[in-house]
Amino acid sequence: MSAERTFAMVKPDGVQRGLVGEIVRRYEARGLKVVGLKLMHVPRSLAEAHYAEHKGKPFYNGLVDYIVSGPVVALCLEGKNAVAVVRAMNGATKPWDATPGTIRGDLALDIGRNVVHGSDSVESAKRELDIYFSKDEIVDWTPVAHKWVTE
Ligand code: D4T
Repeated sequence: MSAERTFAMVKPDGVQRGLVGEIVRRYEARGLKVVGLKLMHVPRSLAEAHYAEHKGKPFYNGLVDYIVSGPVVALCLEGKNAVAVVRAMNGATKPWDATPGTIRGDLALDIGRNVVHGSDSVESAKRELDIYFSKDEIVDWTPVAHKWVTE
């Protein structure tokens, strides 16, 4: 399979807790290539677009309030099976179900403070990357170690 791109986010609690470096370090160490990265306040309209599928659910308002509550770090990560790899690294949505060794399993306790987001499919990744990044914010480059990560 060729390289895939996914959207990941260090949510406001991750930024406030000083976990940006720890989380980005894990993605990089796995071999994922950072091709987009920015610190930003998510406008409410963007948060609503991101979580449109959850509109009407009991947790929707709290979820949107949480995402706009402070700066986040938006990431575009590239690599073989990037969508599935990032989901697995993030761990279960409910941190109490997350396996130790995953980001949530090591760094989170509560569902409304689950530290990270990762797209759940290639289609969602495309949609989310389109709403969070403009074309000129995505950088094509080849790490010198590329051939030592991907055969
Ligand atoms: P995100 O999108 O934050 O990476 O979460 P997931 O992809 O792992 O999970 P999701 O789309 O099912 O949920 C989105 C977001 O909603 C919050 N949530 C979810 C919540 O507060 N209560 C709930 O019961 C559910 C299902 C947490 C993540």
